[in-house]
Amino acid sequence: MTLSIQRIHPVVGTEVSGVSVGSNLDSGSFQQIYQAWLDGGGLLILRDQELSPEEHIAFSRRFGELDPLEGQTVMPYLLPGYPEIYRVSNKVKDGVKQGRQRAGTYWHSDNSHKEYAAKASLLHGIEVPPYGGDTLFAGMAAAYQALSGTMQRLLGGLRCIHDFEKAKSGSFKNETVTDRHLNATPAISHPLVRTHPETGAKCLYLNAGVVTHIEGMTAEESAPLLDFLYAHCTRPEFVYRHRWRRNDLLVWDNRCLMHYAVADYDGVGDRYMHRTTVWGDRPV
Ligand SMILES: O=C(O)CCC(=O)C(=O)O
Repeated sequence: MTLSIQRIHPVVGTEVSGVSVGSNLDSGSFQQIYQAWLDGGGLLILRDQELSPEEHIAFSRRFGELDPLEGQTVMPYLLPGYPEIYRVSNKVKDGVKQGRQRAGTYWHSDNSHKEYAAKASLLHGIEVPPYGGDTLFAGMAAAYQALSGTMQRLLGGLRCIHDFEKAKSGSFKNETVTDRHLNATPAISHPLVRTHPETGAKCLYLNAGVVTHIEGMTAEESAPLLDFLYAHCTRPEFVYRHRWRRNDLLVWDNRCLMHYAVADYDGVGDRYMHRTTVWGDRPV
């Protein structure tokens, strides 16, 4: 097999084939893949990855320490025996959900409600429907670059409040949001424009699921600016839409991307995925 690395989109996305990340990937190949991840806008699409949970976890650890998601609202969906793996699925077996249904159907960056928000997420498509169930990725560095200098300067001084409490009545309204989760992750302020710690790129940092307002403003005052920014970031020219194939492994960089899972496959087919989450730095 020959390692092949190809950009597939002007803003977000690099496809990698000819490599099995579950076997002993040598450090030279990993470095090439990692650099392509940073250079290619923060999304790797690794094709044909037949991975056991152990292999998925081991490969994920090459990106950094994992956040086991213990104690969080998604706890019922962790893979039994593997607290590092969160299952996303529409499957129900003997009345038991095999993963979180309709996860991530809004623009977000994983775990932005935490002080040390997620660096990367690695999602393995073990079963995918014949069509539908795509995942969209928005490039937040390109979106920032496209703003006027005046707007960039204005945003550079602002911070947003990320509060998981908001998810209770929104993105997590069908789940039991535990006090344990809320107490462990009180509302946190993060810069609206963050600097990517590895590429140095300035990126807008938003999450429609948990951002309640801009610090120092009321929710009403914040809304017009936030609405503008969500619409701006998700313009088609900044967005890559991934159509899944079985055994795709996607690695996305939460520091420079938002993503959105399209829940349009009810009755079309089974979708079953395993996700790991890599801890990140405190956004600055
Ligand atoms: O199911 C997907 O495509 C992505 C789900 C999601 O948003 C997430 O895991 O953060």
